[in-house]
Amino acid sequence: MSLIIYMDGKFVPEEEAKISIFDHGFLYGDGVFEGIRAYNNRVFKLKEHLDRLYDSARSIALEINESKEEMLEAVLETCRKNDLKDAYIRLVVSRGKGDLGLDPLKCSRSFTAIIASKIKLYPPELYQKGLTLITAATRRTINEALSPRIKSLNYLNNILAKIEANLAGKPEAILLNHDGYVAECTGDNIFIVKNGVVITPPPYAGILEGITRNTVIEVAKEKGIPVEEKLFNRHDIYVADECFLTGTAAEVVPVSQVDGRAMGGEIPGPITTMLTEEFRKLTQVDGPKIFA
Ligand code: PXG
Repeated sequence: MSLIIYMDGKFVPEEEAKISIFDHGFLYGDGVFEGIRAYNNRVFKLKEHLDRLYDSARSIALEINESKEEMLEAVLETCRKNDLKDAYIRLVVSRGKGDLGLDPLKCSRSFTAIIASKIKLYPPELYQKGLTLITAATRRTINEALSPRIKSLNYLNNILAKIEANLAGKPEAILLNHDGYVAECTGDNIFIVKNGVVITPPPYAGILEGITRNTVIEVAKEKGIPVEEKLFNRHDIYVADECFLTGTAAEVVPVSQVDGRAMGGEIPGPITTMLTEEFRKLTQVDGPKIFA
């Protein structure tokens, strides 16, 4: 069945959801986006996703036409138009139509699109067996070149690391930052657990500050588990008790092996299991309702 897409203020069938060949999102990856999920008639952490979207846009001097309130309503309405109570939502704002040159001054108006579709769930075995990872040779983009805190349409850095994972026959890759510290995976944040402490790289390590990451940190703290946002390297992962990834699509997913070294203990480990369960409980009750 054809989806109904939000395109610059209008709802159109997916066959008519077309953008200009001169759109700078297409020509240069010049834009920002969000990947959001709806669970049980509510859009999970929608406010946090919109805050991050507008922050990303400000950082690249991109003006979004919709106000945050209008955008929130547009996201909910896109779900309603597609009769979705559980969904994967992609919100994209590009610099808009310009000319073939890269000058953003030629783009007079940005362009917003919202896609809401059924979510393709990961196989349940993944949450039992865990992921096997490699460390990519590709380093995460340095802050001073393009901040990884901007969720921009330029994902080549992440895609190059994903290609390395594919070539190695692994589902995911860890990117180190320019200084050799662990940053994140291609589309997920990374955590380790050592001696009962949950540890994840700080935003200045060169990561996207994931909404799932921040939620998991809050949940762990509420449960009385100490959380440290600090730099660590590959050795710390190899000797960790548990390792897991977080992201909107994957939620909380255990890691079983990194660079051929097996994680110690059971997969998933006890803290990973607890955080997964608590996170899933929150997804059922957080966020604005789609249908009244
Ligand atoms: N790091 C990066 C680089 C990301 O792109 C996350 C962490 C996790 O953030 P959230 O807010 O989702 O907890 C992301 C977001 C995909 C896909 O299809 C994943 C993301 C973006 C686009 C596509 O796997 N992840």
